Amino acid sequence: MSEQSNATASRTDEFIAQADRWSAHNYHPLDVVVTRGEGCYVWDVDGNRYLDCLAAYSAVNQGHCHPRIVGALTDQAKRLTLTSRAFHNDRMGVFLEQLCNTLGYERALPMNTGAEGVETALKTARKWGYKVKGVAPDAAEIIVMDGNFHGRTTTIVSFSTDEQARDGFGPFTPGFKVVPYGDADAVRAAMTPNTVAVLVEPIQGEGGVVLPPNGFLAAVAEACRESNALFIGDEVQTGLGRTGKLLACDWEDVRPDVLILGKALGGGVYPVSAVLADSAIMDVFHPGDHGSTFGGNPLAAAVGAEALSVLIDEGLVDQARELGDWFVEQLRAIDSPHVELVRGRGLMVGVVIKESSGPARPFCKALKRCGILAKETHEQVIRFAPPLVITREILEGVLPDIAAVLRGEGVELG
Ligand code: IF1
Repeated sequence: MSEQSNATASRTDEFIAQADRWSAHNYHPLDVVVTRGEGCYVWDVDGNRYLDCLAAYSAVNQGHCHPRIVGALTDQAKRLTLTSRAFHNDRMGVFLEQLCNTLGYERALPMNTGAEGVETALKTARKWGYKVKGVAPDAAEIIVMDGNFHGRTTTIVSFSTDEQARDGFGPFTPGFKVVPYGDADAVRAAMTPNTVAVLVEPIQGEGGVVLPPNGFLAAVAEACRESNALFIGDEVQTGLGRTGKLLACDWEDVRPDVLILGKALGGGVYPVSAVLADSAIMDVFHPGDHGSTFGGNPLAAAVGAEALSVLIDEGLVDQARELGDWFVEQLRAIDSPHVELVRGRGLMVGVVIKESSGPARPFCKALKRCGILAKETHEQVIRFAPPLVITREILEGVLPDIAAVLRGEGVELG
């Protein structure tokens, strides 16, 4: 099993100490200091190369520093970067037409981060509820899932079921009902005349790469149709090829009424998010209702357009499906006393470590020593979500190390 040289300690330690001194302690990163990225690899400050199996939580689907996307960024950065929406620019309309035609929607509202996209979708649903469905003022209800992760704003954590995400951030925004993820009957039972939407991740990423039962998404979509409520699909992490389809909802032929995209829409170089819907919904917005200083800026639009083009031109969606199927099969074939199960779709894969073997983090630390960066989620799950540009040869090359680690080699079991 290959080991990273321990000569990395000094410079790595220096950078970590500096970050520790000056940054708020709102993260607990692995002890690696990345200084360069290319394709599915990153290098640390001492020249050690790592296979990136996190891809910035699916924001780097097209690979690190993709030349076409960096080119679009730098070319546009030399022309025009930001105008605010007080004026038009010559990039936003071009990007939104491409985005809407690629995803099959009539309109899009451009924002920046995923959380802003989620907040925009919530406001869209509430506004539609009042102005179109006829729900009484301030009575709108939105159904969300247990184990959800939709971002970190106060309203979003208002409906989080993760205590740490909520601790110390109240009072919370009302109007949300939590039901068990995967339980379409519970969704139906939670519907009232005031329900304006159901917000769902097609696969729960942070929840531990949790797939719902087959048919759940279609059943929720049907319940929404029956109750005249909007299906909001949060595809910030699962969208844009990650699960082997353009959208994870495509696996059940479900078309969200309101679609949220982010992360990889920015091609790993710039924050780009958007909410997509048809005019009957999106036209609830009138000038001055909602916006953002950076939303739809020409730099974001140029990057977003190229990020989408690369995804399609390089066939990354089909590649994620084919490679993901093979990768999951290989992981399931590993004989390990520590692995509970392997689950996932496309290149969104979770390896669940048995409680008796302790948390997943020591396995991630051992993987790092082998030159593989993977992140644990929810204590017991190792998430493998490399850039979609990864190849079967690269995965074949690291499988022996992954197998050795999953068998416990070099792992300080917790
Ligand atoms: C962190 C988690 C993943 C998301 C979905 C909206 C957002 C996210 C389905 C908000 C963002 C990020 C946030 C980032 C780590 C990462 C994450 F671990 F936090 F939960 F991916 F699973 N919807 N997820 O996954 O998008 O505002 O961040 O652009 O907060 O550390 P954002």
